[in-house]
Amino acid sequence: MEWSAWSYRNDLNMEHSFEENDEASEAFPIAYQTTYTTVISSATDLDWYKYTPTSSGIDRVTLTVPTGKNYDVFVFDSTMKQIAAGSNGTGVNENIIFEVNAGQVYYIEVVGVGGQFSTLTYGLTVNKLSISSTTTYQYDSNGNITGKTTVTTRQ
Ligand SMILES: [Ca+2]
Ligand SMILES: [Ca+2]
Repeated sequence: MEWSAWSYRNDLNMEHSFEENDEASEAFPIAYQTTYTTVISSATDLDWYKYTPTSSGIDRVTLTVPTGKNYDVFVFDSTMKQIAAGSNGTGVNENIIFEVNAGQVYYIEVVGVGGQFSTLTYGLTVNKLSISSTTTYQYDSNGNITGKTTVTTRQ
């Protein structure tokens, strides 16, 4: 067997990598802290995503929009009730927070306002907006506390 040189493709078309996802029933499953980059490819293209939080709390959805475009983002609970909306104006990224319950499915819809679309990509990210702190105590050889360290983490 011969090894050939590595080759790279520059023409990979990732534009439709999460399609078909034009309806909630076709929503593409996403994970926290991952940016999903794709396009609204036509005036009728809708992009649906879904995820299931493993812990209750406050989540944040960020949508970076193509220059000069107005895309909005909506969040729905498992009963398809809208619980959050990001509807900033043209060229402005969306950034919304909402309360989630563990084990429930949440749906996210990305739309081009008034049928806007672009060959330029948008980026969608979901993060947990939680703050946790851990305090560690230091002891001397007699077991007395000599100090403490508190580390606060915002995810
Ligand atoms: Ca779509
Ligand atoms: Ca918008």
